[in-house]
Amino acid sequence: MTTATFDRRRFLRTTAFAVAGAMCGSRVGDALADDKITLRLSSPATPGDQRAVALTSVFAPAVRAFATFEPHWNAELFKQGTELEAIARGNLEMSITSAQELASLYPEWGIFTAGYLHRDAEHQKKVFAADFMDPMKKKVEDELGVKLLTVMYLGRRQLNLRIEKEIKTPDDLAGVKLRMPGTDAWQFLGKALGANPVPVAFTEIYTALQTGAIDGQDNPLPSDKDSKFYEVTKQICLTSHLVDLNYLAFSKKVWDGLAPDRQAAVQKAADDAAESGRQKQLKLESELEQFFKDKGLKVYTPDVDAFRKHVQKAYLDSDFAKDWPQGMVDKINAL
Ligand code: KDO
Repeated sequence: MTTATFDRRRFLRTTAFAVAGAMCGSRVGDALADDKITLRLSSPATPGDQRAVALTSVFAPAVRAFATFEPHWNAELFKQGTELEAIARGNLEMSITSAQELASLYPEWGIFTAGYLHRDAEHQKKVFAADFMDPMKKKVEDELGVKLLTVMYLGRRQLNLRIEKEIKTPDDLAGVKLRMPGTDAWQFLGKALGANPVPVAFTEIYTALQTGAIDGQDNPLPSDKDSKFYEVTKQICLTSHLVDLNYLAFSKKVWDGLAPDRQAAVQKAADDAAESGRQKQLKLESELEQFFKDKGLKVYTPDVDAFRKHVQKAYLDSDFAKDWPQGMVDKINAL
């Protein structure tokens, strides 16, 4: 089981050189002059995931006049968690990033990784559009060379376990080996839920469940269906502990090389794709409980209040909260 370990200082130091290096010639620079640019995207998402479907069916056609969208799903081009570095070095143009990945570089983004903070898909849009996000987005553009085009709805993360034990409160998760993605922010969420978090890449979850290397994982219902996790698990416990999101990341260098009308076209294509995926994901979420029950899984709601209290206390008592911009939790709750 592999996950990307991270040396933030080494990365930011080498990135500065890489961003500069990318300035003096990439396959994009050469192409700008007289033909289409190529937008390579790498993501661990599967081709059937609603974010992937939206990018291939809405984003790609909308930019086809001047860009070829070249997706690489199932982390086939870059390992989960290494895509931002690849964009900064000029080896990739797009990715589906997360607050957890950004928080590994800029701890202030950790606020968006906290459980039970975002209320729903519309709240995510309001927060992303809020002016208090501007300086955070600008820092990622200036220092990392990554533009965050739009927010994508991934869904309500639920516990999906291969063990039979009923989980009602965080205490019931004590000692449960719960797979979480490999960044510190994700590992902390696993601990805050009461479990024993184990870092495993998304593309390796199925095998880890099958072999018993882990007792469970957390993802939104559409991902559990799409990746067939129901084949190797016995229950879904509806904690809704994180209303999860991603950001569509785009190379700032490529963006700056586009004429204003093409920048506007890319921005609209990204927002339209995000909205299309969001509505489809919400519809799936509302329909899938019965699907899993029909597959023989137990699907039930635990004491969500107990989980919310336990998780929120864990964050507020943690070092993570020290990096959160002053007063931003209140601003987010007020939206
Ligand atoms: C996961 O690894 O569980 C996760 O859901 C984390 C998300 O931030 C995102 O990376 C997602 O995987 C991938 O896009 C695969 O769906």
